[in-house]
Amino acid sequence: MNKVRLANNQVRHVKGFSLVECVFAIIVVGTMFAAAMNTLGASKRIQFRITENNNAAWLAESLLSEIMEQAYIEPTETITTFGEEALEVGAANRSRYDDVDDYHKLSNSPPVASDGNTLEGIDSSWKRTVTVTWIDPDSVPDTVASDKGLKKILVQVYKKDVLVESLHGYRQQRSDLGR
Ligand SMILES: [Ca+2]
Ligand SMILES: [Ca+2]
Repeated sequence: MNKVRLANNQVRHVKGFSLVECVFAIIVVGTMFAAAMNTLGASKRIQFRITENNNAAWLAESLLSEIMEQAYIEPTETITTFGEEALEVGAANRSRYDDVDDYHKLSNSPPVASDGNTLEGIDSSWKRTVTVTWIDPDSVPDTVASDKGLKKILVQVYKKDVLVESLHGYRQQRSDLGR
């Protein structure tokens, strides 16, 4: 309630906001606005983290699935190698890869599709690597120095050089029978 002095020197109380009330209202509104902005910021950070986690999982799962589809050992070339065979060395992309150990030591930043095309939403802050090792089928997951019919494929995904996803699978030689 504010006071107004009239021409006849009478004082009348009129409805309205005093300066103190206005300042108080501004403080209240400002505090509420800041709280709302903080909530919005936290929500966006959570959403961003969920998207990043989904991207990491998808990058790992899609490549492991691609590798598990390949033959256990080189199916066509007569000289086989633990790694890329002659026709695959220096290839611009993974389209010639035909056995699981062709992927050994693969490291892509940004990760790309098997034909070399870029992946939507995946930039150079991402990196995807593969390690293939021989495993002792009688003592999984112990590694061995020579092939005993079991390989472990490890796919790791990094975001800004920090490991964010690690996924592995085992490929047996006998599952190639008939292929
Ligand atoms: Ca090959
Ligand atoms: Ca090979």
